[in-house]
Amino acid sequence: MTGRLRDPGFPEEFIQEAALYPELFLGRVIAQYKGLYRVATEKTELFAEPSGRLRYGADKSADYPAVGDYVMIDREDGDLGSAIIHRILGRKSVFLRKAAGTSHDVQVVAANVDTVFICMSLNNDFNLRRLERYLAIAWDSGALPVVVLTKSDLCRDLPERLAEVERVALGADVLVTSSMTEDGYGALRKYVKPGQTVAFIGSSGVGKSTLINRLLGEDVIGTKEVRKGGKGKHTTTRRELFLVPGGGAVIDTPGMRELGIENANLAMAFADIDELASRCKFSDCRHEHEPGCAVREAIEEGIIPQERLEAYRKLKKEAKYEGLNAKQIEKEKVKDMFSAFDGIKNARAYIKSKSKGK
Ligand SMILES: Nc1nc2c(ncn2[C@@H]2O[C@H](COP(=O)(O)OP(=O)(O)O)[C@@H](O)[C@H]2O)c(=O)[nH]1
Ligand SMILES: [Mg+2]
Ligand SMILES: [Zn+2]
Repeated sequence: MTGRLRDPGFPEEFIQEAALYPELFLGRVIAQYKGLYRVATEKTELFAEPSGRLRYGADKSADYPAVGDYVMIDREDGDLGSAIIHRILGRKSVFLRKAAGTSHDVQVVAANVDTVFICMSLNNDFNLRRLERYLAIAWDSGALPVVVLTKSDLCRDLPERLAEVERVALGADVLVTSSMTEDGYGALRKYVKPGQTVAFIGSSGVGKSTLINRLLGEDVIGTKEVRKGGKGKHTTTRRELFLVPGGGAVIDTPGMRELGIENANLAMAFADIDELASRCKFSDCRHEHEPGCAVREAIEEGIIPQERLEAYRKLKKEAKYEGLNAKQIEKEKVKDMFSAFDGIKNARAYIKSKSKGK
């Protein structure tokens, strides 16, 4: 590897799609500024802007290039002015968020992510409810979520913490890391390999940038000293993609608050509750006081913690209301109230039919 010339390791499927445009060059968006993009090509990195045609054809934010996008540009090196981005190749996965101000427009936060590392520290930041939220968003993106527990050097009850996480992180791998030692982050390497892109998400201060610096083998990204009490400071200010020596790409994000829950896969993140719900007596069971409720039964038996059901409800509600205006929210609430009445009616009818049968 010499200087900036890093092998971008474009995946085969994108190379094939790029072959449809022989007059253009394949690149990957690695950073985004106002109206301007940083693009990595086979040869170098350059600034690029969308062509007029791409801009005029774009009727929503998601039609613009985003970090992680594979794009076709008019040159692969040279520094005379910006290159022109003519097209965005088909996205394999997307992380979305609501665009600021408008209610329906969504922006692409990152594209073509294979694996998403949901980072949570084993000290102050440890919060199972937040993890559930991240998992729901990650499952919806098309990328494979992996839970990365950081700062294991600061944790005294690792086995208990791990057991708690494993009960929440259904279907996702769980890795334990520490940036303090060489073998503390080795587990990440399995996912960071040629042709693969990993996005790091999680609260600010949990050690995302530190882990990325370790993977890159140099301190490319700024990290801040921990303040008293173990809380880290926010340092990453924009999403950025880095090419890892030896292959693979990683995306650093400045925290996850920006990711909206409206694009979440709750059925996947709460597969346990979903499965139980399918066995409830009533298809519209609210798992409150209805008879024949498999979810309540599981809670009473201690199989599922009550807090998990509550978290599920809260996220579901949030997902439904997000993006709606005040009037629409009122309408939804009234609808909910009526379906609650239906639930009571169902329960009464059931009790009646039971008592009649006796
Ligand atoms: N004790 C300990 N501190 C860590 C570890 N990883 C990161 N830190 C510290 O946590 C702070 C925040 O790290 P940073 O990588 O900037 O977090 P980010 O906001 O998630 O990118 C920095 O002071 C790091 O030195 C770790 O494994 N153990
Ligand atoms: Mg950071
Ligand atoms: Zn139920």
